[in-house]
Amino acid sequence: MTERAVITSLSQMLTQEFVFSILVLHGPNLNLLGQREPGIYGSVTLAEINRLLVAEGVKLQAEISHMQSNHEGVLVDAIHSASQDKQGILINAGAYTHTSVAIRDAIASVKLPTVEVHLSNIYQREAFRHHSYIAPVAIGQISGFGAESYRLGLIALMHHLKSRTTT
Ligand code: CA2
Repeated sequence: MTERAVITSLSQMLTQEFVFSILVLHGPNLNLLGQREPGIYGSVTLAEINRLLVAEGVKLQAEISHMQSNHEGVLVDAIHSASQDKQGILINAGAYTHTSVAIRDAIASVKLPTVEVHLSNIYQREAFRHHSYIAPVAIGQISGFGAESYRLGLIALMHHLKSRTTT
């Protein structure tokens, strides 16, 4: 085996074994998904979205942890804890997107790359949903693709993390 071939296979081994830990956070009322208001948020349940993300994570070398809370402080605590063992955050903060300086400050303080996602297109809805406190501290936002917003958000987050690792 040439020196070059050894280096190539070593780097392939390293790449394959490197798994990123990602925290998926769901904010208030998202536990009701699939049970109420299917006209706006679709019929997919939160459990189905979580399963979809875990499966997508296997393809992308991402280990997914997920949690949902209806309480702002619980979400803030989860963001703080993520700084200990996670490399990125995917968040749908629900209505807190439009109100929570606390969640915005928590994301800014942990300095973990964060992607904001929304099931609905928040810019096609009421004016109060057009402003996000999270957007300025996120690396990007995906809005309007239903459950697919989460998958696209995970792909974007992993793309960001992998490109940062290799450059
Ligand atoms: O489109 C999104 O993902 C939102 O983050 C959803 C939030 C809303 O406040 C944001 O403006 C946009 C609301 C989540 C509530 O989810 C429900 C699901 C089923 C039934 C009732 C609420």
